[in-house]
Amino acid sequence: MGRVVDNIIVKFGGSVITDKKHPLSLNLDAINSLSRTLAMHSSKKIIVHGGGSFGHYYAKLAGLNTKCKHIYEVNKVVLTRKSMFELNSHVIDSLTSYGLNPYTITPFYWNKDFSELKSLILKLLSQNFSPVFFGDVVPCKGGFRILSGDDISYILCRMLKPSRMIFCIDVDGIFQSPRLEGSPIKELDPKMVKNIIVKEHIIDVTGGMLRKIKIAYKISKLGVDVFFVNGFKQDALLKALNGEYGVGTCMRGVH
Ligand code: IP8
Repeated sequence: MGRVVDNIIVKFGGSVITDKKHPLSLNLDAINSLSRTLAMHSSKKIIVHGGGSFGHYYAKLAGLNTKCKHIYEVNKVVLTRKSMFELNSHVIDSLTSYGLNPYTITPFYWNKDFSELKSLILKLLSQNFSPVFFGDVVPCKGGFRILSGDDISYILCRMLKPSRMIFCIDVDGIFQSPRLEGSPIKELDPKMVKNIIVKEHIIDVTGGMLRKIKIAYKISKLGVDVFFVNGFKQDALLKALNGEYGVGTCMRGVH
């Protein structure tokens, strides 16, 4: 599939848009800062957001994770999804208030070869909408599983080959040690991935930072540059939107 010019996929990390230490707590200032920054940039944007203390909180109670689960509590599945729609509505409100035109697409609409999804995204982008996705609870053979926002980001990168993929996280980038000492790694060589030990949030049911780094590696193999930037810092996100290397951590696309 060909490259669509000047599309940027931005993932709002759940640890930025919510407070992961407290169940169901929103970080509205961070959501607004992300929305304001995106509105300042002229590129076409596709937004994906994580679950943070909303989706992960209920998913953990429900015993759900990225593997297909046959035994689950129906009402917790409902609450997990409900909390994600609630979080999404806050993100949508914020994006709208900064003049963007968000259009949420849930995995419900996806067919196997993603062809309809691709046409829908391209149509929305051409009409000045910003498609928005979020990690969700999806049916699988005989049960349910979590489809994380990071997995969705990979699917979208494979489909659209965007100019770059930006993960907004709660620290300045990827660090060599879990104590986050020194400066973040400026350029992450895929060979370094296995030596990185990361600090994980206990609440995370989808594999946290390590899984994110592995997904970033898969995205870089599609020829797409991947940036990890501090989602609380407007300047860092703006630089990444401009494709400036040296901000946060970058994993360059392999061509
Ligand atoms: O925060 C998880 O998405 P992620 C979504 O991108 C749910 O891993 C429902 C827990």
